[in-house]
Amino acid sequence: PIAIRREDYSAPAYWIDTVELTFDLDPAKTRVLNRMRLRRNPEVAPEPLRLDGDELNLARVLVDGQGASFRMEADQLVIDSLPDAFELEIFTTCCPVKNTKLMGLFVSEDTFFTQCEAEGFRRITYFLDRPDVMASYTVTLRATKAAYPVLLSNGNLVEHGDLPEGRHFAKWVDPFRKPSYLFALVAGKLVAREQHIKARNGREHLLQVYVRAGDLDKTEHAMNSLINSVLWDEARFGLPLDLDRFMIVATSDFNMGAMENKGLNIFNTKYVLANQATATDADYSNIESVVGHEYFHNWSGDRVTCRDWFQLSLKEGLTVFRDQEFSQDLCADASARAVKRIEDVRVLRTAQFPEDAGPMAHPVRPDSYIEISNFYTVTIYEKGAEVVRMMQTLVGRKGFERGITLYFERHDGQAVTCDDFAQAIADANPDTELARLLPQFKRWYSQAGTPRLAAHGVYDAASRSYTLSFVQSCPPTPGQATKDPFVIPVNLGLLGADGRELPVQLEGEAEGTPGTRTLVLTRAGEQYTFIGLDAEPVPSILRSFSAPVILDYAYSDAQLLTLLASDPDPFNRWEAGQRLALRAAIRAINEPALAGEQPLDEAFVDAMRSVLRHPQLDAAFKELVLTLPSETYIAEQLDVVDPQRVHAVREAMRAQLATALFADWEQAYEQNRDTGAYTPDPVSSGRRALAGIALTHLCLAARASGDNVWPGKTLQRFKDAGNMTDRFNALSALVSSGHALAAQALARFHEIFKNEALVIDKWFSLQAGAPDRGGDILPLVKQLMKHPDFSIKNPNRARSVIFSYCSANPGALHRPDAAGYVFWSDRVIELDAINPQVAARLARALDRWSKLAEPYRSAAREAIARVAARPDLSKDTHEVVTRALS
Ligand code: B3K
Ligand code: ZN
Repeated sequence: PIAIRREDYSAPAYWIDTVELTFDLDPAKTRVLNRMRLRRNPEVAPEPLRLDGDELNLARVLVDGQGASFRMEADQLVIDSLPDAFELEIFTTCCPVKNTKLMGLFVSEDTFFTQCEAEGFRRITYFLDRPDVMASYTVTLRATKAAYPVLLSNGNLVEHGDLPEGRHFAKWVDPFRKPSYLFALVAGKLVAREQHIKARNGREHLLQVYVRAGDLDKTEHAMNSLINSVLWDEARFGLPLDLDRFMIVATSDFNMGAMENKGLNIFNTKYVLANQATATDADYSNIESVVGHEYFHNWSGDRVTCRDWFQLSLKEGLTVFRDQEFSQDLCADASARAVKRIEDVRVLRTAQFPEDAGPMAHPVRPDSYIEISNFYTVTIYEKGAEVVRMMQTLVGRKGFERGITLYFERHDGQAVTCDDFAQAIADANPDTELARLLPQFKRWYSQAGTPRLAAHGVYDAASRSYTLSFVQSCPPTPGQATKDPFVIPVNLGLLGADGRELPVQLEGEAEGTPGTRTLVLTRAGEQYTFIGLDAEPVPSILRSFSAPVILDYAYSDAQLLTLLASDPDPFNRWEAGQRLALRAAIRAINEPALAGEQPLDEAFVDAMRSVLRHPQLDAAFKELVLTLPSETYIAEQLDVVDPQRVHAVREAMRAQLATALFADWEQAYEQNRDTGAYTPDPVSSGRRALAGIALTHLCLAARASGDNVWPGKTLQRFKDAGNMTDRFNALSALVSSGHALAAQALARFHEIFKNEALVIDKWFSLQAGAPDRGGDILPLVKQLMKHPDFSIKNPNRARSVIFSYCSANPGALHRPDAAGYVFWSDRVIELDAINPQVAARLARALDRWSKLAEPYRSAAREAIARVAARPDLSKDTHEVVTRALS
């Protein structure tokens, strides 16, 4: 496989102006007639026309109605000597029912779906399958009416009717030009929830959510999320819905979360279907984000798209930022907004920071790839969103909105680059740090790796001043040995030892006001002196996580306890607790003598008790503070990782919190157990989350004491629960404490929900992700794979068992006997033959193998080498494992 390089970009030799597609849909043999109008691009030197194709059967090629001579070069159809403008007709067939890759046209539960991003359209017809070729599409779908009563494609339905022999047709015209990756069709037996809405600008729209007949009662939340999305984008950024009809369709066989095809978003059922009996609060909140995300792509992605796939974060980073802002703006108060911010940062730090430190590290705008599907990463998405967020911090919220307006005015209908985006935000804000520092700021796009920011504070009593010094650095990443300094916005506040916020007054300033101010770091080393301070302050650095960096500051325990008790910035208040917990974990991991029962000191336990009993703090915030850093996050702080030890120490910490805070957990549970009639709002879901974590600790404490009272109550709660959140939290408390009652609860859960695929996914995933006790999880996982409900071909099901074990259960995967790695390599190889995208995702589970202690390190390497040695590997998996070994 060859690498594609960003610097090799050149404009296409031809443009495609119009595309007329006619499909005769048949699962075994679908015929596709593709009639296009093309013209030579006068701006590039003449070249043959090279159309991309993949697994197509070619029947006929006509140029201006005449049989044309063409040749095949690898997967490309090449035509020499063409006029400057011409009509090209291509007839092909394909076999959707055998399409297990779920790219291109495939069948899921007797319904046709497509997935074209990034390079799936070439599996439907020969095309210039690149995002800078934008065309107008007219699509005619023909199929048996009884089997495929609903026929959908992008845009507006302009004609439909019956055909002979029980067939019918529908003709769709998309009023907007688009790249091929945004094409979609759906055909099958579906029903829709419909809603007519009037936008703020008075325009009327039809919104539809299509699902299978039995699922209509689970579409209300997705529809409400869609309505909120339409209203929000218009209110916050002045971006209206530009279509008469906007459709969402759900499928249970999907490689990722959802896809933003113009006017016809296709979703994984996981991000559409919800009712209180089957979906948890987390599901409701994910649905809101993903529905928002795909809708917001209608502007950031569809109206303005990417010039080439290296610019992927142009649409993904921006759209994640937009969906994060949307979810925050829907919150009723600042505390709920902060909870959302903490959750987003937790994802960034547990998933993206390791990526940035591992063999797959790449810049937000990568320089090369072998398989673009491998670059739909947390770096492109989540770090990309942080880069956009820093721009907002540097120009202010209003300034950022001006920048967005300019960006869409300038580039509507175009395929552009990350540079174009940053330039528009800067140009709309000429008198800001962003505009002044733009070339340096853009290093966030070009340099990979997570910067480290070391801070050091010195108080001088004589001058009542406090000097904070910062030194930034960034470790080498593949292909980038050295890095230049980044622009780092640092939100800072100062607290007194009593926790009061102090005025922040820089040397040379007449006065200071208490609160947060933003320092903009640009050099490798930098110093700030604050004056008017009667005593040494406690610095609250990087409030709200104002930059995606690792902050090193040698806080004393006392300072962290002050921040945890009083920082008005909820992010740093939470962060102080995480730092204390991390410190205790690392101490226990490094000192064998401490690895035993009680890793936490009394001050930490008391601080957790104060949070748990705090009269003002929200339940959702308490739950975040009381959740210890994950094993993955703890492991990232270590140079050499013994995953068994990390697991043992974290479990010991949980057990200690369970026992030491027993009465406090009881109180928290009793106060929050009843949340009344179910609504998934932040306040009541926060209370359910706190009741859930309380129950888990009460069951863990029971495990230590041998008492059966709380496990019994938990089983009862499991049986009586009025919603899935409470029911699943109770089940999970029994499973994660390893209590004997877990078995009957699991059996009952399966019995109740055996016809609810998404709930059965939870049932599998809970078991495969449970804490390992003496190596019991791997045999269980193998057992689960033999369950009649298991199928490796369904991505959600494969993820619920195989990924829950390999990617989310380090204490169970990393076994001294290497059996976990052998299992992993077998599954990567098995999946690679079915679905390379899913296989390549799984392949990433051992990304961090080189940090492992022996014997894990050698055994993991051997397993990766075993996969890499396979001769018939997909490009996807090949790229991941060879990078892991290099
Ligand atoms: N743009 C799609 C992701 C497509 C992934 C292709 N392998 C979903 C999203 O980010 O909204
Ligand atoms: Zn997206």
